[in-house]
Amino acid sequence: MFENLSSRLQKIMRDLKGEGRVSKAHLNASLRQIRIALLEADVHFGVVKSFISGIREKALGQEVMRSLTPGQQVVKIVNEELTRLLGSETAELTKGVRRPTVIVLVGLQGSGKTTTTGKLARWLQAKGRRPLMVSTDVRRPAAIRQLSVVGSAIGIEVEDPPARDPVRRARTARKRAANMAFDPLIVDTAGRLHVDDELMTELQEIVAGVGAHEILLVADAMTGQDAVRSARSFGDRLDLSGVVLTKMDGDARGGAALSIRTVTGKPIKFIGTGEDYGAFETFHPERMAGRILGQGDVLRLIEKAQAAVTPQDSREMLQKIQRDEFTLDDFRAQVRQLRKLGPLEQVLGMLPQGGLFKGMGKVQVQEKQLDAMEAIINSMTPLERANPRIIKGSRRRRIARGSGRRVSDVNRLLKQYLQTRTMMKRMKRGFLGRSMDRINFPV
Ligand SMILES: Nc1nc2c(ncn2[C@@H]2O[C@H](COP(=O)(O)OP(=O)(O)OP(=O)(O)O)[C@@H](O)[C@H]2O)c(=O)[nH]1
Ligand SMILES: [Mg+2]
Repeated sequence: MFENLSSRLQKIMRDLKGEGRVSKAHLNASLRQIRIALLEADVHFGVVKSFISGIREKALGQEVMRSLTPGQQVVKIVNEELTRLLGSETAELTKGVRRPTVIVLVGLQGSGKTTTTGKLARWLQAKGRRPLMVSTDVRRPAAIRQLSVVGSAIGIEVEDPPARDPVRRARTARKRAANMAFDPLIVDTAGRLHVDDELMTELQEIVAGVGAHEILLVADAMTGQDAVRSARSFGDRLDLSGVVLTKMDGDARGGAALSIRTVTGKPIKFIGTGEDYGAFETFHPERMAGRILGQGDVLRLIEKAQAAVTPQDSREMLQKIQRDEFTLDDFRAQVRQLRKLGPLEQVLGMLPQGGLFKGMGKVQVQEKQLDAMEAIINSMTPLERANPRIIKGSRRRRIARGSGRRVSDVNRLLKQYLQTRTMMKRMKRGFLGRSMDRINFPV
């Protein structure tokens, strides 16, 4: 995410931290570099200006420069200011007093409203809710069907009333939700290439007619300042309660994410990180700042791992690590789990750079390699998987033949297995015993 911005900021921070003393000239030079990096990431110029002056003021004001670790203090300030820019607190969804809570998604054409309707419904269902979805997009003939396809893909009910009027469709769905105990109701709306009066009037009527509790603007992060401008125009006509930034997995430079809160005053509540319905996350400003500054988002990784792994699995794995009984069978199970976490590049991007995970962000693990790893382990006998030590020359040749790989591939796999084992032992010593919120990774 925001690779270019992220690597530039990380370099600036590294330089600062490396300095025993930070001169005023060095601070100014660093701030200048930060300013350029932000502007090139398409962050709104006014936002950049106040961001930089905020950092300068704090860095000069708190006796920071005369402290023992001025570089680190400045890095901390940058982190805090970045978090503030992104919204400080995690913004929750509003809950209606009477059921169902009604959530209306609005946004420009192609920003991801229909996909996000499905993602949000799935996310809420996983939290134990019973969502119902309805499309009010009567303009495009295929739009209503598109939402039904989404509904059957994720197994969530879609209301499709016969009415062709957007407001009536939304109201009918609301009645059905109230009668059948669905909650919340998520309303998908039509998009336009540009904000126009007709659309705004239609959206205002839907919002008022259905009694929306939450109006979320869906904006495409890849469109940078255009997304911010459209957010402003939507905000002029509708009482937006928050923003969903989609396509954060693409080559979005960061401009939208870093500007939208300040410019519109609306919090980012969720982000979309892929076309898959599971590629959807609550937006946590602090964690996002950490990701951008290369401190990783270990909490998100743990969340993803918890969703993919049953508590029993992880308990067993922990016991195995503790007893040092991590076998090749377990290694294979891990390889399989790794896939469930999503594209590897994203997974590795969440790890903090440096420290314990030094170099791991750069490891280019490809999905094909995972296939090869599984094939090789599958060619081993149960005895070999349980006792990797017995896998010597002739066994290695047989396993290579059986899996259609080279002996060097088998050697590499065994080496990876041993490295994983060593790393797990290190992790066990390092932090597994501590409570999660006290994990402090070296930056
Ligand atoms: N990579 C990526 N693609 C996304 C994301 N969200 C949506 N898309 C894609 O964006 C395209 C448009 O998504 P839709 O959900 O149809 O957009 P919409 O806002 O409903 O479009 P209209 O109904 O035409 O206004 C689709 O190809 C989606 O798969 C995301 O977070 N990441
Ligand atoms: Mg749509």
